[in-house]
Amino acid sequence: MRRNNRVAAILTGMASIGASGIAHADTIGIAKPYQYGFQPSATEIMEQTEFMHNDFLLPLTIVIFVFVLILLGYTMFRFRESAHPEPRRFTHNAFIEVLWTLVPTVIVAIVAILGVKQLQFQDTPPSEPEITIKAIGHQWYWEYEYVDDDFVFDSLMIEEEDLTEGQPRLLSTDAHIVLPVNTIVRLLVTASPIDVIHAWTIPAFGVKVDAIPGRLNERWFRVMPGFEGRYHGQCSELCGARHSYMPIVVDIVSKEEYQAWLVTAKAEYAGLEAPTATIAALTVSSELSN
Ligand SMILES: [Cu+2]
Repeated sequence: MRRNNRVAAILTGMASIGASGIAHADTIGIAKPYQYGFQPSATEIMEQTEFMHNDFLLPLTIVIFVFVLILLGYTMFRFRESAHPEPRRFTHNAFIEVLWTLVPTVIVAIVAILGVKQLQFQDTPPSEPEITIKAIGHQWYWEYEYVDDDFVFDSLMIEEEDLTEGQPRLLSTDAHIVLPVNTIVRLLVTASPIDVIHAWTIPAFGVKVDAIPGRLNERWFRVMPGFEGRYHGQCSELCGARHSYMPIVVDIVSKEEYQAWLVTAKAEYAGLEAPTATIAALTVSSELSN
């Protein structure tokens, strides 16, 4: 089905020019200079989003645009004043009126059905998630909790002067989220109650969810096999002076590497006390969810 859609997209013109044609090995999880289109999709959610945009909405928009443009040009030329000095004065045509009501209605209905189906997919994991992590937004950094393994850590941006070779500016953090490939992850997102709204985003995952004080939002994602690597994102809700300095980094590794990381992470973070703001946030969100 996907291939047919690709063909349709190419036929309609420019639609397929985008991230889909780029080999993902070197571009995984980060925007490239002069890139346009999406980053390579690492999850089924982003694949569907990319299909919806590149293979459905964009060709549809182009077809409608070209149709209206040609119709407008034809009308302007055909009914110009010099050719018709005495205009005719009819006003109704039942057939055309039914047509221009029905066709857009059908188009909008198809867009709505596909759109709602996709939203539903983003909200409903295909089976019970194996790992639950919680992202808590603060002005201006992220805190992460591995709910099943009972540890928390903060993730702060590395300042420009402290960057080392290969670390992208404004996109690197001191601690990364580490998650296994091909595993359904439940992502809970909130912000501490004394904070403002943030948004947790990884473009390649197709996940963007608001972090709202006193509220617990939930999404899921599963990184597809072969898409191990480092993924970058940024807070996507204007949250104050250092809004652009609270990036998100997720490392997707094999299941074995994840288990090994868990052991070291537990040892490293287990002794750390959750900050008071976080404890309050957890209390508020669990009260809300009860
Ligand atoms: Cu923010």
